[in-house]
Amino acid sequence: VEASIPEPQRAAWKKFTPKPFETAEEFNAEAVRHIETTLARSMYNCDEGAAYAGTALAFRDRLVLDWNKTQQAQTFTDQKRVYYLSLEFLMGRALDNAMLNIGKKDVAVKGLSDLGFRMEDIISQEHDAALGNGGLGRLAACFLDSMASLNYPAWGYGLRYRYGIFKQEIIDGYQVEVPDYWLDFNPWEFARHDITVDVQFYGHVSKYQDDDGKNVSVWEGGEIVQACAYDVPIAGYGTSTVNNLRLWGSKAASGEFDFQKFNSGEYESSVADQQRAETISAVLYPNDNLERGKELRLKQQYFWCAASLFDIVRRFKKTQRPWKDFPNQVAIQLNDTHPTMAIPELQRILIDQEGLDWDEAWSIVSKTFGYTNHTVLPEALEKWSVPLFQHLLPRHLQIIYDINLNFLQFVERNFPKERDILNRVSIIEESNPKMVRMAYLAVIGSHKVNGVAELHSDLIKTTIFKDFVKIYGPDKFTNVTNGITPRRWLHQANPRLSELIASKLGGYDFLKDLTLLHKLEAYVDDKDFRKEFQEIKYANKVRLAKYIKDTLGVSVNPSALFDVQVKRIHEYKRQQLNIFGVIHRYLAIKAMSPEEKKKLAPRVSIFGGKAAPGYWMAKTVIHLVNQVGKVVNNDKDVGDLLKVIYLEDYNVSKAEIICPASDISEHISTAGTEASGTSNMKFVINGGLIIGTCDGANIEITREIGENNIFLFGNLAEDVEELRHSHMYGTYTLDPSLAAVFDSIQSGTFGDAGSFSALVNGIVDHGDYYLVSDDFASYCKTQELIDEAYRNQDEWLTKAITSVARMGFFSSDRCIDEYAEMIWNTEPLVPSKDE
Ligand code: GFP
Ligand code: GFP
Repeated sequence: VEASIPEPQRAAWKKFTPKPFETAEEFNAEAVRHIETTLARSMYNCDEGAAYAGTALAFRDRLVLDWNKTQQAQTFTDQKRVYYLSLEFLMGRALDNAMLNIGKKDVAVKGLSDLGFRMEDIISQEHDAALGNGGLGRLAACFLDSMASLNYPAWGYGLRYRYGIFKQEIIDGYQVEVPDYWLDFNPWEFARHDITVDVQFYGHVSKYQDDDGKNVSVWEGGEIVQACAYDVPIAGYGTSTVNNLRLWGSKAASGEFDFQKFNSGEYESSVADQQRAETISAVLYPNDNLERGKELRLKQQYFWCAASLFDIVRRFKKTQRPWKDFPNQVAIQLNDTHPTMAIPELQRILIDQEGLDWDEAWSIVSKTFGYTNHTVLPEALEKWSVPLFQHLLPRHLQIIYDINLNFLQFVERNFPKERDILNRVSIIEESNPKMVRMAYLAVIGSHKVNGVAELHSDLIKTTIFKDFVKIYGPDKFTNVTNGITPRRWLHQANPRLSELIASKLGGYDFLKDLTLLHKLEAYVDDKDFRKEFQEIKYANKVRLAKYIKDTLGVSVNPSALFDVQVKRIHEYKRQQLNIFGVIHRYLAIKAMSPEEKKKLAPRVSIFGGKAAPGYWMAKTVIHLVNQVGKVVNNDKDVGDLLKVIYLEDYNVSKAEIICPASDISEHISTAGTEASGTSNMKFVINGGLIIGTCDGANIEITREIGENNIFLFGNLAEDVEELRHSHMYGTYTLDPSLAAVFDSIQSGTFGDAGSFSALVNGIVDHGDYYLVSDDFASYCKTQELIDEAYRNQDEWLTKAITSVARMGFFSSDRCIDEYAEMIWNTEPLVPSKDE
């Protein structure tokens, strides 16, 4: 390959290849050059924002050099690549991560201090890249980190939402959504104006005969929107591999501006096409696990799948390999059903554009995709109406019908006596209007389907995909328990703890092999280690207390028990159970004698998370938490014993402050509803204990850390159906302490009772679908056990340290190796030293 460039040019090029900075001085030379020339600022107007920009650009330059080398190596070796398609990538901030992975943070700290800046202040200037809702999006970000760190040739593909999801403001106790202008300054992306894809919508399908007399379908007419690539380099830790995250932005294919219209006085409509096209990548639909049939969302999904598939196919075609090699060269992972359109799209490309016959094409398609399911909530499984499909993507609808026909014929051959099964497994739901069941299409078009924790992977096989297990056999279904990247969630979030661990384990190898943490068990009884571990927790609580004071003006006692629940607000995650528990505690405190009060450990209940804008019940929960906070935090009888905090606009960078500061975190979903949960892992690895139900990854966490080190409560998944039944048929009585909580709400203790009546009635009169009442007594009892356990600080500490030592399993590196082996069949490409 090198030979393609003549010698003198090669020599010139090599001579001028930029040299990455090594020392503090060289770093400063780069940073100052960027501040002065790229930003056009000077010493006299360089604020922290500009210093951040200079630092980020200096690190970006380093990243890009490795990014180029990695991409070239991946192209030249031409081994199998993984493409991770996700509508969400919740990346958070990039600078600290880049510094860690490149390994030059110390140099930059020194350099910045010479220029008069503190690293913490510089890091906090960065705007979070919040292209996601919650766990699913953050999982995708952890996976990118692991894939790069393990040297897998892997790309992410997503959408570049101009306004992110939304920024949450709490005004008078209510959530208010405002746009998130995260792109105001973003040094971490490269606009690839040369990489664009035309994506078609609407139109109609015509049939023709080609020269060989073969019938061909041609999708004609409609409208074209252009996808433009924006590349985000993803550096691995402890390696020079830098992978790529390609995000698509939308633009009008006709150009930005219609001069003819402008000249004839139609000023506004001259930019209308552009605005309409740009809407496609304007915002991420907040997920409330309720699929609303929004045309724009289907448009987004297809736009992103079509652009990504075009790019992947183009890259494959450059190798000039035969089509049958495609699945050996390309693995595409579907992160939930959102990218399912990629399946009919690849089939369409192969048959309509590349001229393969149906079976040959389908054999390629169905070997290429893997599908990860993240929820069993039936209302969350995506469906799109057939008429909408017909209108927006007429050719794809035909293809889906053909996929379905072939599939149903196959089922019929294998299960000739079972007529019902055809109806049940059909991709098309015979409703009015008919619906396309995306999850079924994803199962049928993929060679592996995985759940994200053991219980969840079992549940998908016995509930939503039961028939498919019968049809395909159990081997098509597998489990990969979620994980988190220890680089961000231990080292970056909790540098002192990471340092303490490194001092005992002889270095930072555990950040690459988290199972090494088990060696910490040897220090469980080590006095000095314990002392330091405890001091670190305290310091992290002081840091959070300061943040609370600065943002909300509320003083909290850092010695109090910090009880945290931060995640999307959803009824199944049961923040309502938590706040009802808080009210129960408040009522109990009000009734306590001074002696009793002395015995109680002070508590700070901390909530955070966004509610989908249209999810009224979730918003009511936010409002209730804030109202309770207002009353409790100002009640002199209560003082320090209880504080209730709602942290506004929860995101990744806030999670990095919150996770290390918790004593207890809450993972209290109705059993069987939380597929995995990943913040449970983040809290435990930072030395916090958890209160949780037997759900998702809580079960495997318990298995790893031991049941003495976790506070489990509540009904089991297997009991849920019967309990729900008992609510419906009135054979059930409301828990009395919950009734007391409701009385206090209804008597107006926390403001206008009417605002909370739907929340209360949902439990009292409307079946209590999430079984709050059934678990309430057990929840409160367990909270008392926690109070008691916290009084014995020594034992608490033993539990916390033991748990950290046993969390080695939950690294996303372990997940990625499992995906690579069981699903993708890919090997790492380790960068050669001399490069
Ligand atoms: C091309 C080149 C690579 C180069 C990348 C960067 O790859 O050497 O690093 O572009 O965009 F071949 P494809 O995107 O065409 O695979
Ligand atoms: C979803 C599921 C979680 C799971 C993540 C990642 O996340 O149980 O841990 O995906 O697999 F619900 P949320 O968007 O609900 O946080």
